[in-house]
Amino acid sequence: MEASVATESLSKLNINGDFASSLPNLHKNLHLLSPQQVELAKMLVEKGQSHLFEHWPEPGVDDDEKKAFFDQVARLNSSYPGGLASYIKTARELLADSRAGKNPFDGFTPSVPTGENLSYGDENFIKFEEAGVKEAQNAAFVLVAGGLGERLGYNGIKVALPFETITGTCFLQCYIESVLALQEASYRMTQGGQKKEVPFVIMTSDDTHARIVELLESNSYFGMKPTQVKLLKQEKVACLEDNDARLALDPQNKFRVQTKPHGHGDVHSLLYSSGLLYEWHDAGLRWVLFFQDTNGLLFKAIPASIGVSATKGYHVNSLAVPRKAKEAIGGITKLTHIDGRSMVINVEYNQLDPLLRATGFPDGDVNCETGYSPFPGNINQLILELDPYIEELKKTGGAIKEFVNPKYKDTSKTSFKSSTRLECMMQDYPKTLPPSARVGFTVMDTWLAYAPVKNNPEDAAKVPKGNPYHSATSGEMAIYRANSLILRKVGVQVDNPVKEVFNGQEVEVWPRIVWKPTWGLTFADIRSKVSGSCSITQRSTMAIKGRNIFVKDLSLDGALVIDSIDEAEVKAGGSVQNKGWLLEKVDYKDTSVPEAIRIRGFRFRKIEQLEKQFSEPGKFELKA
Ligand code: UGB
Repeated sequence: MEASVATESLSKLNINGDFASSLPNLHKNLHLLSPQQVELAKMLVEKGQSHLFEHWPEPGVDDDEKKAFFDQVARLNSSYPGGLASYIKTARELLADSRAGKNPFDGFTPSVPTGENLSYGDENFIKFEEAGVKEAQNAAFVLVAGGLGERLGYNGIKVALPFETITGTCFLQCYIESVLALQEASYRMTQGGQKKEVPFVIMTSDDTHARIVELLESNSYFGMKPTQVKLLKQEKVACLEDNDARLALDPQNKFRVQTKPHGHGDVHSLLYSSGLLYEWHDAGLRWVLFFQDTNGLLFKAIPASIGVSATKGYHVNSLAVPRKAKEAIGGITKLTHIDGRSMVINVEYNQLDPLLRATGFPDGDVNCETGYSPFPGNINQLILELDPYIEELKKTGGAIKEFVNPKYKDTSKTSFKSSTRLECMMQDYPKTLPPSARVGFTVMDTWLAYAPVKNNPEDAAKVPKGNPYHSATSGEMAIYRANSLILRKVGVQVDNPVKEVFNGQEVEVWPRIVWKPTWGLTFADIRSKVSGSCSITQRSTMAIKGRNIFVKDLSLDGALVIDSIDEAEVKAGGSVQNKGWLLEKVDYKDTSVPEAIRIRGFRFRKIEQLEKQFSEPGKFELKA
């Protein structure tokens, strides 16, 4: 570094008049730094972060580490709107509020909002599904998959987990195939129009990025064009070690700031800064759909919910399900301020109970006479109308109101058990919207719309009776229940489930039925594929892997797998009876079984099945 720049830097840093004595370790090393790094050092010192340099050794020792420290600081600074100075300022304010026990909802009274309640398969539902499929080609899909899934404790990435183990299809494949099926169905419905490729964005993080890229590349993007998929990586944010928002050093490396995830709220600023929103606007898109990483039922609810957005003109539409009190999903709540303002917003599960208790509901978060919380449960699937979304982000840059959740050592609230950080949630987007914004929500049956895989077997087994497990066991069983119930709705006689315990969780075991999204995306699709008198026994397994498979007068007692190309039209019927596939229990502690299997507590033992493949175009009959 040139001497004059170093001298200038020194004088800039000499903010207390006695810099050399107050920050001797930084002072001695300044000549190692570039002018930009010196600016960052100055900012850190001004913002009360001198402790970061206290341990710095003499020049010549760990110089590369010192430079790398500033490379990291530069990244933290540029990836946060307003830079680190703004992060530290907000952190101080939020930490002071938290210490003072300030209620984030001060002045607001909660009440139960009204939204659209849908019932699967009725006239209204069919109408919304039709409208939704039509609109789907004007949508972009955004999967937030930057989370580590600490509650699940799975060693791989969550989107690589099979959402069902009959075919072993993973969540990411399920999502991509569903988007492609929706794109195709939308195009068919509005024939004559231009065939559009629906954009698919995945928000990743350092914890998931490389493994998501590998999963996509080693599976040829599950049939999607690679150019249709965009990955946006969120950066972590600096950890805070005390109420003064002093940045925490990484316990593993004292030349790094410790960092942690900032939360799924980052998706808005990333979308905005990527320029994608404008690209989509120019391409005539109208909707942006956000969804989470492990809900295998999701796409059964998507067509109808897009239909609700389009029909009702919602700028924001949150998908919701009936919520059990204290269930770990946020509650959709109407908040009315004493000054008259009101908003419909998610109140996170850890905040709902204290908010209710503080506002005249002494029992807090409890079920009402229906057996459910009166507040619909947020499943964090949001549909935003693109143009109003862009208008809002022009003002905010996509910054979402943050919160801090320090775990204090004691009631004096002067020190933390471990470092904390600012976080933000994507569903807090409506918090900054003007009162004129049309914010609504759509409630669907849980069995149809929501079966996340979030809890490890041990924690799931401890969930209070009657509350959902949200585990790999319940997630997979929910797919079979939903498919069984859907087939019942179109007239198939499906046997009742039996109850069984896997990994300490009692679940309903329905016939194990799966199909590809191209076979049955909507109620109307499925109704058109099934006819006559069909029945399926409880011990049965069925996989339908082909668009044009028509099930007529089928009686299934065993296992049936049909696989066909789009150009093959297959009529499947008759009586299929064989020894089938047995569900065999496995213990999650049995490490001889792959982790992705043992966390569900069961696996299939394939004894006997009827398996048919149709790989040539034409009309075929499968008559057992
Ligand atoms: N995620 C990211 O992409 N980046 C991050 O930094 C963090 C997460 P969790 P949780 O539907 O059941 C949410 O951790 O705590 C992704 C809602 O806030 O599973 O269960 C991550 O990969 C809550 O209101 O969230 O809570 C995953 O895809 C309720 O709706 C997603 O964000 C609840 O989910 C969610 O991360 C629910």
